[in-house]
Amino acid sequence: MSYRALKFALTAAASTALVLGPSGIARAGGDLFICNWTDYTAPDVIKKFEKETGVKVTLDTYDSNETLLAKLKSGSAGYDIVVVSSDFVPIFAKEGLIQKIDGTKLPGYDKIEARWQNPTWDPGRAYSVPYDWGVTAYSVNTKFVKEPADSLKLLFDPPPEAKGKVGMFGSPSEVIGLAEVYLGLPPCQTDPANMKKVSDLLEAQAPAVKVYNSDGIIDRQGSGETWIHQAWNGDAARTRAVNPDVKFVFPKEGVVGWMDNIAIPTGAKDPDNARLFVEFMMKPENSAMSSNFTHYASAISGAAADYDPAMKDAPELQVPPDLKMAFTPACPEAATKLMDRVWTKLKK
Ligand code: N2P
Repeated sequence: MSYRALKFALTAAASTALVLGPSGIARAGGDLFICNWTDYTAPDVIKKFEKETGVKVTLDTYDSNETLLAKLKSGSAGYDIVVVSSDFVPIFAKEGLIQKIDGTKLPGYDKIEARWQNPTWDPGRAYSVPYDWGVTAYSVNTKFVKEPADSLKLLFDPPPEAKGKVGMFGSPSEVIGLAEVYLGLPPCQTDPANMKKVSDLLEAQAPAVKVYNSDGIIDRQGSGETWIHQAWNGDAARTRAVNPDVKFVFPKEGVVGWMDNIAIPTGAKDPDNARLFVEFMMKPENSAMSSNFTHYASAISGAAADYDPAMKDAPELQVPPDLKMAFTPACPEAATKLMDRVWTKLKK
């Protein structure tokens, strides 16, 4: 029996059992500190992991890749697991904030769907494994907004009656990334003239915007506090469950595609428990359980068989095959600097 299997068996049988770690140190299940996006961690997944391993999980949250980057850069975060979007994995890796996990050698590697095994943002899955994936556009409350919702124009140039009823994410990369799609510009602009177009668009939209906040969207859109909101498709599916008037729009200009990826920070206190969690999440049944909560698509083969009907049939998950869906690359520093300038001006 391998160390891992032994640890699973022993801790499942008695959560107080002492188990020999790889370094030969006797210990019980120990802890795992996870930092994940807000409202993105399925409670039943955590319960199952704790039960199987005897590890106690503590959860912290963040609202954007920029926030997580700042947390890890501050050096004091102490997390064992983080979930990083595809366009930020190369940035976290380059900054030395996440450690190599050599994904191809993980027992679940062959369970990753072939198209996600060797992604551009993490060749050979050196640093990360999939959490789930989705797309970014917007949702609209069809009870209040009668205009046809087929374009990003409704979000970025909303009708006068929607003034003060528009919500945008709180993250520069995601707001500007979607504005670039609307303007037909490639992502990660370094051309100042093009960034001026982005800035002008966002400044003109600003009087209609009630809030720039990536958290609480299900509440705001579900309650009618906002009518049009930048949205990820999974959160939009969950919003529809609360309020059937809310519809996710696949705009004709296209959507931003992304994958969120599980990674282990360089300063992880318990990298062994972190690996246990990584391997746990690569099992189809556990990934499906997570997707049934988040409403984002699993990247693990076989997981879809365990989707709830609400997940299987969600229209928000049926990305039209001919829709432009661009996965944003990691932006070079020059582009990030320009983005920050546009963002700072917007938030003044
Ligand atoms: C859910 C967070 C979704 C993460 N609140 C999108 N990358």
